[in-house]
Amino acid sequence: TKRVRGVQVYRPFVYGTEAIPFDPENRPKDAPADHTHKWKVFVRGINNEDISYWLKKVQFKLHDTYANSVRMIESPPFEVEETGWGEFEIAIKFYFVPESTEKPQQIWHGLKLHPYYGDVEQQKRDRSMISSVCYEEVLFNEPVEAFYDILTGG
Ligand code: SLL
Repeated sequence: TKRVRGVQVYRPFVYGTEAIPFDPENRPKDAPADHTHKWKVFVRGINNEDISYWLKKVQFKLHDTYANSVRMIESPPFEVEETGWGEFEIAIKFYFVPESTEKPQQIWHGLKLHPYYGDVEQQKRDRSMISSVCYEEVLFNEPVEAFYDILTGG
């Protein structure tokens, strides 16, 4: 487990949420009566590039109102699809491949269901998708040699 001294490797990714209000004439039959939206939270590579060579699994911690609020996604696509009625902060925990010997890293992301209008009537009429997506880079500082080889295809 020798580290490659003086080297930093960055890997980009995108993460975020997408939500869409139920079509009033066509609610999912299995959705609880108070749910209003279908949504998804995800972590993926830029242009859907495969990131599973460095990212082993992702844990999404949803609001406690959800049954089984801790969702571990062991392989791509790293995402959770749900329905609900309210916005909340999602804890997204990254587990790196074992060769990395890196500790998991956690970030937070707010689930967005509603557009940024002040006008509630306009909001009700607008049934388009709401997305809240961020770009980020993970920094591996002085990676161990085996992981450096994986990262750089060496
Ligand atoms: C709020 N602080 O009060 C937030 C909490 C919780 C959202 C939002 C459904 C969970 C379920 C759900 O949308 N929870 O009953 O399955 O706005």
